Amino acid sequence: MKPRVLQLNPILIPAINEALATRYEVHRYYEFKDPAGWMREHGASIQAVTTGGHTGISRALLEQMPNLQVVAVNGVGTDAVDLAYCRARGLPVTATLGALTEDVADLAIGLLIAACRNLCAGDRFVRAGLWETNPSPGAIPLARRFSGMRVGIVGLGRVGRAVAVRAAAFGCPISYTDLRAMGDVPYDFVPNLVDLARASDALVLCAAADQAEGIVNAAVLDALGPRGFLVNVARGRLVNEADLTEALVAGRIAGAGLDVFVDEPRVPQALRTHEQATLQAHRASATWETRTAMAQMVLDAVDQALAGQRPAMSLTT
Ligand code: 8YV
Repeated sequence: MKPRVLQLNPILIPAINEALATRYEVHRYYEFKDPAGWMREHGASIQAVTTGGHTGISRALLEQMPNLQVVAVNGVGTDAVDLAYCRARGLPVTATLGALTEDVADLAIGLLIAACRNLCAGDRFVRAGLWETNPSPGAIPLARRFSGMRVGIVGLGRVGRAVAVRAAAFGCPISYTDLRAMGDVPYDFVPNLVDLARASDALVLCAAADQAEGIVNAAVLDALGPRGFLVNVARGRLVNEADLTEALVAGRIAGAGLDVFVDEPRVPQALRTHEQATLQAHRASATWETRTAMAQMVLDAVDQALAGQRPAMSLTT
């Protein structure tokens, strides 16, 4: 009998799904009609779980799988997994460390340029045929220059550093905040987030969200100010979304580029309709290249754990 693997989220790479299905009996939780009933009957037979970074797994579900040998997270953020509980249980939780750095940083810069240059508004204008009916150069308001903007990075981990390298290539002075100053970077460390926002034209959120809810609030947004842009490629709940919406609507910040939201896939109506908000559907790592590398790491983690080894990417064991 093949070991049983429970997939909580779809893996989008056919070759990896085929490899999983060849080696294991794969069950797709997201397709179950009666997930609670299925878990009661089969939970104890599951040996490996795969899940997404921001969706993670609840502790209640983990408790229904006493014979679980690995939680393989198809992502780098593990804030939606109770790591302390898994550690206490001796259960490896793996992440796809390093696999998505470049893509997430690329999207952060893409969102920043899109927000500063009103790319999506320009696209909508042309598509709607408005250029033809209103060819005046003033039909679209002038945008803002990205090159040379003062960029403040919140969280100088892998992604934050990759954003810094890219922004520096655009001539942007870089400063950052984190739990501590990093000795190995040439950027200015600003311990306080309000101070960082005040010293920045663009604030880019790259931090882990394990213990940092709502840190970007009205005070931070007001410090960023009416010429400031916010970009979030980390987790929605780093931001107080009501404060952000109010600040945008009132013109207290200039614009936002958001890949992540507090209650995905729900996005507040006021953000969806705001011209100065550039929105994505949590897709910063969603390229063939990165998702293939991530899925391979998930497969490796399952293989290693079910072969009785400690998975190389384990964060808890
Ligand atoms: C993914 C993520 O969208 O890595 C993370 O933590 O949030 C994203 O890369 C997600 O994990 C895909 O499953």
